[in-house]
Amino acid sequence: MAAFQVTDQQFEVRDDAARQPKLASPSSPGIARMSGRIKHAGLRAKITTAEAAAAMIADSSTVGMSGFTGAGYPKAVPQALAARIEREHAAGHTGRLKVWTGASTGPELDGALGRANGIELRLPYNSDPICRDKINRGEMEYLDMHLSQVAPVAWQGFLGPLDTALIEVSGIRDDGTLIPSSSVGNNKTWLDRAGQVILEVNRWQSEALDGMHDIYYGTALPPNRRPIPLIGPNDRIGETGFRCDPDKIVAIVETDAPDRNAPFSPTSAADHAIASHLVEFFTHEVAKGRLPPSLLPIQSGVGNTANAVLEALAGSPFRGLTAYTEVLQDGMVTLLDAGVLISASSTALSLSPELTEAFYGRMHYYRDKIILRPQEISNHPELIRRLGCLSMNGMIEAGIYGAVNSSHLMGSRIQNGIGGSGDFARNAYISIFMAHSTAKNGAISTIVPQPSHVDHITQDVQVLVTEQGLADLRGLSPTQRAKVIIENCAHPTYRPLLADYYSRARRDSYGLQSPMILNEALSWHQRYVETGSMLA
Ligand code: 0RQ
Repeated sequence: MAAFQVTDQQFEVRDDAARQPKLASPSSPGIARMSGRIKHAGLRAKITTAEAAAAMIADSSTVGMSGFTGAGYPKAVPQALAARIEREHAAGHTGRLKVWTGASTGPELDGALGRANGIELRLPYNSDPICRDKINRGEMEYLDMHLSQVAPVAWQGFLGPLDTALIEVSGIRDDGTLIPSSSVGNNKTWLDRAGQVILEVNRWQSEALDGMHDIYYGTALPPNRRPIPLIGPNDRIGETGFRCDPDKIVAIVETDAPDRNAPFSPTSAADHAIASHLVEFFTHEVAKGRLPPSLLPIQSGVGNTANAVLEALAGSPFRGLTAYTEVLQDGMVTLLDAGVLISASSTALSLSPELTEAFYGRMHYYRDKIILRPQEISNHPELIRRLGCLSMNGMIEAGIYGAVNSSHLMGSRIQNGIGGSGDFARNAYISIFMAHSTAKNGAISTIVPQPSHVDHITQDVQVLVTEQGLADLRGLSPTQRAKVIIENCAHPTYRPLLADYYSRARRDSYGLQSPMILNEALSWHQRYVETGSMLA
């Protein structure tokens, strides 16, 4: 039995020592010598090359990797693994890995393994274009999951054993605890569950990250679940590092490689319009006494529009804001710098390349304002409900009654995945979805008779916003919703078409609760697939 006992679950760690391949010699050529980030003497002896570490990952096994929205993912071993798989496939082998992560990673992980055709199954969220293409071609299985549910599901065990945890950290303390890097994601669970552990110690990550994390070791499966003692969004309830049995660590690779987040494209007039509708909405809610002047903890998704909304809040009268979110992107940093936001709880730093250097240079300033937590805590439904988050997420499209599609194009093609949007939308104090009213230069309306895929049912969507305006759907029946969504959110080109569909649906429908013309509801999507435009 492995010496280390998992303290927060009722399971014991499997003893897989016998299955572990022998370590390559630490004096192998190519080993980058010593950043001083590894303080534990026993673990220093396990430093090896990415190639040697990759060789320890069994063929066709399951690997839990770090990484959340382009932050904190391993960068060297996945590339060495991809090269190994390519060689093996050329020699006639067919083995592919099951890859579990926190959320999206980067080109060195999903890109490299995807290109090598090295992934059989991927979960829970992906934005890599190569993997997306493989999934949409039917060449990769994809389990698109609520991000809060991944760790509990891994513990339940029906996904099978986790053979290897491959985790980027920013350092190892002399007591063997691991200092997380720029994301936490599911790392605690992967480290606890995996038979063996491979670490990448990335000296590019700021040493000042030490102390920013809050790793809670109190979760369990039913019937042993207890309330999570987090009362305010900036409470600390855990430890600053990961526990990990040093005996399970079979290899450590030193790296010096940046997180590769995409730069933001310039904010458009439509993004600014959406942001100003939202600031006006919040101002109105405060005036009505339905929100406190410092609002409630904000959650914001990824992308340009979400970022523009955050930047607009910087110019708003609101002060003393907090964030309880999963991704901390540039706009949040702007809010912290402006003193508008006093604290931000997240599971990942997901900063643009332009901001990263300045941010890392000022890490000591941010350290007591930012808390990075495991995603089962950052996205925990009970905490989101209790804190009363204001959730703001992007969408692909919404139907006229308010159901939202966050994940699929034309019903069947995955874009990224549901990510954390479901965790937040169902449990938020106010659940907001936003998009430009058209996509593909006007060929697509994002307000449609019926969404081609539903991630968020009408009951989970309280506010819709496009650059055209905002629809406050709270307290409205489906038919009342249709009126405000069409009038306030649809693009003028599509508004009369939607109004026409809706009035004919009221005339011809089988029932009048949510009128629908069955054989026409998805005809706009069909027309786009056939002609390249939803317009007749
Ligand atoms: O395609 O790249 O080929 O031009 O979809 O659209 O406008 O760039 O949107 O970057 O804001 O992302 C919902 C995907 C929006 C995102 C989604 C096409 C469009 C473009 C992307 P091109 P944009 P954004 C926290 C919360 C789910 C997870 C989530 C997302 C591409 O917000 O992944 O919320 N959300 N997580 O042209 C066909 C339509 C379209 C369309 C846009 N109606 N039909 N194509 N596009 N609308 C983060 C995490 O959970 C990790």
